[in-house]
Amino acid sequence: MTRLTPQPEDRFSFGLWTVGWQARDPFGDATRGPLDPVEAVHRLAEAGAYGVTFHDDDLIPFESDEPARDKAIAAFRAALDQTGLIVPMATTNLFTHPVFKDGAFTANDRGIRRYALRKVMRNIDLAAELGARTYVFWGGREGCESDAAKDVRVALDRYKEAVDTLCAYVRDRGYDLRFALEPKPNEPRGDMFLPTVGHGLAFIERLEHPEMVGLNPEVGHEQMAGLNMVHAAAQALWAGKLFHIDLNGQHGPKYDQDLVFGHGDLKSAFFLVDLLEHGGYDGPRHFDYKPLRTEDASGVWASAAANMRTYLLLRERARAFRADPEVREAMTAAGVDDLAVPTLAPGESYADLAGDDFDLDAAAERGYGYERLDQLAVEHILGAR
Ligand code: DIG
Ligand code: MN
Ligand code: MN
Repeated sequence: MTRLTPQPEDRFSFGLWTVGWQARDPFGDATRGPLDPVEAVHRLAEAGAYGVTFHDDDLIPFESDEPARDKAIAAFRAALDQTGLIVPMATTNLFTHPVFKDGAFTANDRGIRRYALRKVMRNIDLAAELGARTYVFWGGREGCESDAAKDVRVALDRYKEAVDTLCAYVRDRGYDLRFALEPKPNEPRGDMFLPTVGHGLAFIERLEHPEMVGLNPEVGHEQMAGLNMVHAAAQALWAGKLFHIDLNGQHGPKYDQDLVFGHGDLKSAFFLVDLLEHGGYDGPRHFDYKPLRTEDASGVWASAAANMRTYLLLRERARAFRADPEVREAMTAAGVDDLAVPTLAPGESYADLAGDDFDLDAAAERGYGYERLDQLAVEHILGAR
């Protein structure tokens, strides 16, 4: 029987900014009031989440004085203690205040770049104090609208300098913390630096300590770029760089919808859950989504539950798909397992390729049966098998 009640062992986590989103958008005011982080912690725990994540400003109002800061942190800690929720990840808001309108790590203004580093370092201390193991950098304002505004090579120098500096800070403090870059192609900037998983992987290899830096791919961000999120997550896993993941929904290349997980491309969500559950990812299943602007508080909490319920349903469907003898047989017919056989036998080199007995016409004639295999997947997703 499918368990659809989320349990802490499912490792579901939510950002404070998700259920707390007041639904302001470029065309309208907030439709919901603010949500106290303490209430969010209690409600998320009741819903079956195991973790809560935050930007510094989600928890401590921007530029709070020390007493207000201490009070907010103490209340948050108390709620964590009362509920047993943990903080797997934290991040910094380097995008809301107007000071960041030209970026943070890649702002042309050097004083802003130095201020951004101070803001991140302060929240890294709090993240470490609260036991977070992953620290995310989403470069929301790192980009430009005109290619006259920044030489991308120089912007990447500054981005590298910032990440290297923060890695040094974490090492010097002895924090058990890894960084995860979150790619996004555009919005709010016209074109953003590190727009996709591919760009992020290439960037990481140029850092002083690449081993400290991985990725936090978001479903909707890769799909905004017209890319396949399952492939993006798989390549991050293949590179040992899937440190965290932002799950949500998106209907292809358009504005960032941040829908409930599975409410966008459901088939892609099925294969993503299949990958996460069978591909060796042992991190949080983190939802970074926005409850629709149309919703009241009850709708917000229905959306939080929907993320987890959809994930659990897809996990069950993926298990059934993998256990289905017809799927096994269709995969064998398609040669899916043959791909795992090295092209060169042990001890062989390119010199041994010449002697192959290869029937070109027969190989060209072969059918792979992918239509049947894909239909079997669709029928599992539809609960028809
Ligand atoms: C948006 O997709 C970004 C910000 O919400 C945050 O910095 C990051 C954390 O997952 N995702
Ligand atoms: Mn998004
Ligand atoms: Mn995100």
